Amino acid sequence: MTTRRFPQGFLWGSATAAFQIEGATREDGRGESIWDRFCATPGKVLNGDTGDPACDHYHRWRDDITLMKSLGLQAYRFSIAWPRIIPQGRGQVNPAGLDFYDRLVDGLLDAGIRPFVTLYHWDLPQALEDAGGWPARDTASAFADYADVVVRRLGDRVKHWITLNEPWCSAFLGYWTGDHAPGVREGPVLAAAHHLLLGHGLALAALRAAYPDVQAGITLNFSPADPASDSDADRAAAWRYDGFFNRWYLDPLYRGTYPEDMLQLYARLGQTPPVQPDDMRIIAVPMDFLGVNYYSRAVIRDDPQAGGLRYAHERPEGEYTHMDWEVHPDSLRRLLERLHAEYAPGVLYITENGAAYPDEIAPDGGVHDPDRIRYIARHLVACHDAITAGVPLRGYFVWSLMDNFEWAFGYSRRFGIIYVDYATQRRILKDSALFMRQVIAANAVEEG
Ligand code: IFM
Repeated sequence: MTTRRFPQGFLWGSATAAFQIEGATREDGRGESIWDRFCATPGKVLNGDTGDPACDHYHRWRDDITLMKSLGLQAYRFSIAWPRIIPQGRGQVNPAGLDFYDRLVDGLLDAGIRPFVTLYHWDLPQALEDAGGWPARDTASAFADYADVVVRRLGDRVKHWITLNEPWCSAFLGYWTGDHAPGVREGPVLAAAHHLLLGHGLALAALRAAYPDVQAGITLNFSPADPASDSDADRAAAWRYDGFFNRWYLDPLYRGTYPEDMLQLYARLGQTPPVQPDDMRIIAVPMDFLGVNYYSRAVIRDDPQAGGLRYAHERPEGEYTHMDWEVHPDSLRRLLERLHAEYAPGVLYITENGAAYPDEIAPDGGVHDPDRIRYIARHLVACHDAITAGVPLRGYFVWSLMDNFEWAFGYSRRFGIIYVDYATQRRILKDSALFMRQVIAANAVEEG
């Protein structure tokens, strides 16, 4: 056993998102979001699950803060539901929505827990989707207006802001595969992706205009790509996949340009991002930190039959989670080192990392989840390795604080370190929660 001690001040947190935990989708003036509509569309979400009651966090937030405090968690990353604040997406502000997050922030601060606020975790107001959604340029300015309203209310107390969560998912799953809301297949995906990035840049400016002392960044999900073999064709396919998944966001944010190889490739497929003068400057304004969401890697081979970007996924032998995602902690280390070396984002946080397993309540009343403990421990060792190699990683947020609505999988996938019995809303600390408590108290993880 080796003890891996983290630097003093390393921040330990947990993460959630509004639609996944809050419930109360029709209360206190909240408007409809694209996920409400998607859930109500037959066949879109497993078992017809919806955002109600989720974890009923809208009513149980005080108890949830108490649980966080009992685990020693020092930070909490949550998202704000845009349709609670501005039910139609633009215009009229709903004071009850702001009041809810105001109370939540005060509750967190009273408990000594630092709030990290995500402004957009996928729940676009349906009215904005009806007006064109993210493929419409106006959605970016609506997002900045919403950011302005929220920061003016919370910015005196919230100092860490994340504009977007995983814009790759919002664009590609929302407007290309249709697996996520709004469920559009083969739509104007590059327009959606571009306006998300533009919205990020505009929102960042709004945050700083209101409170110049805020720390603001974005959270991207990464899928490091390994070629299935050493062949030139597989290497090129993995590089294309990297362009599609990782560089398409990193390059504009940190270099002010879309990757040239991908622009050419997409142009051959008839797609071009609708860039207007000044957009790239707005998008590339320096941030205070980069949020990294990491779950797994991709192993990619060339597949000329596949159409589009002509790649296919391999499924190597190994350990897999309930999402059928390979457990591959060393890819996290390599990812962090690459981000630091190639994009130099300065401060990094792991804003999500964790795993779904089919947890059950044991006869002794506990929830024993050794696989999740092992998953988290191994990824923490990877983080530690990266820090040792010089990466300025400043914190780790486990996904998720509690089991919740896992999008198209409904409630069938449990990511929490706290078990939620949805029928009774009882919370049970899983063994992984107790493990996290130890890690936080020691500021260290045992390897081996
Ligand atoms: O549950 C999601 C979260 O909303 C965004 N990142 C990935 C998680 C697991 O799929």
